[in-house]
Amino acid sequence: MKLFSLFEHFAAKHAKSCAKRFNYGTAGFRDNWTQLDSIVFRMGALAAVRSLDKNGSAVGLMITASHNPEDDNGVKIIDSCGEMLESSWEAIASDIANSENEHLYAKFADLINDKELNQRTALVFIARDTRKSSLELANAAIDGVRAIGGEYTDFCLLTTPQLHFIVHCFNTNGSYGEPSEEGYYKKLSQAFSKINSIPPSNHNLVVDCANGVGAEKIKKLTDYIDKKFFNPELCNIGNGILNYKCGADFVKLNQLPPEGVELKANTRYASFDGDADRIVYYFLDLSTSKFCLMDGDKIAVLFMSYLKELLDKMHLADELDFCVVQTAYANGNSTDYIRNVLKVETACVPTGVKHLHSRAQQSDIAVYFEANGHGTALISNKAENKIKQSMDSEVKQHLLNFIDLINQTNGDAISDLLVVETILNNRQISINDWSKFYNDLPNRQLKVSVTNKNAIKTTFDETRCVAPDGLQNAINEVVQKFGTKARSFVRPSGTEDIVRVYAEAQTQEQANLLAQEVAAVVEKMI
Ligand code: G16
Repeated sequence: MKLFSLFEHFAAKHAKSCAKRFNYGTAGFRDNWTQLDSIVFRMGALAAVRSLDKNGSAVGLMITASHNPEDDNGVKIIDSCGEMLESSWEAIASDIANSENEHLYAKFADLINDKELNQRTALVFIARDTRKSSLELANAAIDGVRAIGGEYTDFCLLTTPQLHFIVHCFNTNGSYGEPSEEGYYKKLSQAFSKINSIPPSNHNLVVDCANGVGAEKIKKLTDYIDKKFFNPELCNIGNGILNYKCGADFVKLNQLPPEGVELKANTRYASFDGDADRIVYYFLDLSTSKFCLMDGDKIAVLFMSYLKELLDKMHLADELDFCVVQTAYANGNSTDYIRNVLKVETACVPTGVKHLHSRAQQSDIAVYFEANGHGTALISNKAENKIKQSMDSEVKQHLLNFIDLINQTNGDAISDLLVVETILNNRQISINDWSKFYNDLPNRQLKVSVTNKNAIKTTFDETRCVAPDGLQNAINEVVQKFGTKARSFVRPSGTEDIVRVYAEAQTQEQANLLAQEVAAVVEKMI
């Protein structure tokens, strides 16, 4: 029986032409954009099937390669709850992506028959970033949805977190916000305006938009907020190459400002990545005349310290459990500060925001951030109900507005920016004061190109290698030369064709040297 009359037509238009194997990785599929037409078509069809599996709820499909270079692109599916695709469907996605053309129809027919799904209509929300290749790939995704007989809404240009937000709002009948781009601006701007009753004493905020989609979106947001309260100067708004010598990944990895940005005194700087789901801050430290980075770990500490302070004031802190979720990339001193000063539990999970998000859901109040600036806070229903039932009306209202400022569906550079600005303003502290919460242990990250990055297998928390034989011992031998505070680990990237090396040590020179020596071990053994 023919399930979808147009399937074969669209499948032939987007037939697979390369033998390369693809894996649904840390953030979906990513590669050079020329490799992706058939993958994106297939993911459009799979997103439609996932929607059927969710009784016709909307499922999102985002075309982006986020922090990767302009010539790369990617696709990721946003599940009906607005979060990352459920892990059991990642294996299905990889299987579909790698199927031979002649088996594709049968694969989809089996999927639909097995799950008895052919009774309803699928709905897919599609959006894309500003890469040159994104429009063509979005059209391939639309063909995929049509091949299954599904319906779609094309939201055109959005940040990745905006699409997460819209999917969540739509499937919760608007209780979280209006399911539209405008609904996103309204929710964030109203919360920001309510919570910031006095204009900031220091207006000087510069936002590097990585030449990505965040530029247009933050400009739109500023139209909703009184300029006395929020009026950032924007740079890298599309006049240069996406993520090239600018953006959150460049700033974090190189520990430098974006090219062409001359740091000035008394100014806060923030960098987004290409699809505005990551943010890092930085400034010129006048005491050392040096660039000072406020990465995801510092942002997590700021978020958690503020949430804990407000809940303490409401006498609710003892009734709730708190957690900061990190990865192996978290600076050792941030973990010590969270445990010993904030007195909050920490958890370490594998790289990939989906792992952090799902661990965060197990706590009443959780903040999760990757050191690269990808993160947010989650407030459980239990915690929110306790806050709503509490008597303290002033702090209570402040906290409820604060919660509305957080995009709880995914890490979101725009929402995170508003949260950081709000905390600094409400506490009347400068970025310099914030930087003194703790000092980072000097660290260095390197990328190593190898022929087969997947030869490296790690433990769950990614701090040790279990394959190939001998690699971990060789790394241990290098690390032990650099003293007790030193550590280093390596793992294959899920988004780029490289191995990542991380090193931390007592001084910057030692961290640099340790990273180089471990990179040399990887080059030799892989
Ligand atoms: C993506 C993921 C992040 C992850 C990053 C790097 O970020 O969403 O969770 O940290 O890739 O992953 P890897 O080290 O495996 O390459 P983005 O901003 O590119 O979507």
